[in-house]
Amino acid sequence: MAERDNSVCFLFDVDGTLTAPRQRITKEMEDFMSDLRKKVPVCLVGGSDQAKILEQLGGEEALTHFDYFFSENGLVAYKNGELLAKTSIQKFLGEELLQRFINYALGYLAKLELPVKRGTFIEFRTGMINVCPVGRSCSQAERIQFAEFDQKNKVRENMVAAMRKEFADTNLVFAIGGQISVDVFPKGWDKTYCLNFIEKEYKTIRFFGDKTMPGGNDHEIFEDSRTVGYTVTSPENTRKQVAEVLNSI
Ligand code: M1P
Repeated sequence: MAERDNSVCFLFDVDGTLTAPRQRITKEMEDFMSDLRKKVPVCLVGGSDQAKILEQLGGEEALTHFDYFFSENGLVAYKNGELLAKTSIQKFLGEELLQRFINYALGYLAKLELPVKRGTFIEFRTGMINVCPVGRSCSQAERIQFAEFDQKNKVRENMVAAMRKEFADTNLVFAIGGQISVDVFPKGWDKTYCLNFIEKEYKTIRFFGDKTMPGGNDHEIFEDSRTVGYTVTSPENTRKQVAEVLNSI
């Protein structure tokens, strides 16, 4: 068997790229990734927190299935299953700005009329704040219902526009990553953050993501000069594009 090429790394987004949004990885994808890792280093960068990504990838052991495992855009970083770094938004922003933002977000959400509202509207994570109009404790059916309602009524788009205006004097950034929420973090803490850990190690970083359009949470890393970016449309499409790339190098 040919030797693994350690000069290039294949870096993957999670939702819409390795799995369907917030769903478990399929056996087919698991096998595909494990075969790929015999050929090249394989890394992952998700916007979600570690617990959610591990739930989707089948548990704690998944940390060892990747050369680098980045959750929250790389604010929590693992290398070969070992914790490498953790950066806190709390320390970086300070309590005053945090409360100003949280109070504004709660006020904005309180005025929204939606098909349903559930619980956990603001999730405070290690490296970001996640704001969710329907509430993160919604069921899968309610998630789909909100996603459809949002497409028609631009709930998140309008919320992001209002937040950008209100916090124009700060370095906060607002990104629509998944189906039902918005990620909020300091400028530069998008997915390009994870490149700091790997840019010197690999000559080429091939990034695969679905939300590569402006405003999507894969956009900055897709456009970054340190990566070669690929826009995928589903996990099946990811496998197809990866196979094509492997054949061409
Ligand atoms: O796809 C990444 C996003 O996944 C979740 O989004 P949602 O619940 O809105 O579908 C969130 O964890 C979000 O932070 C993350 O960017």
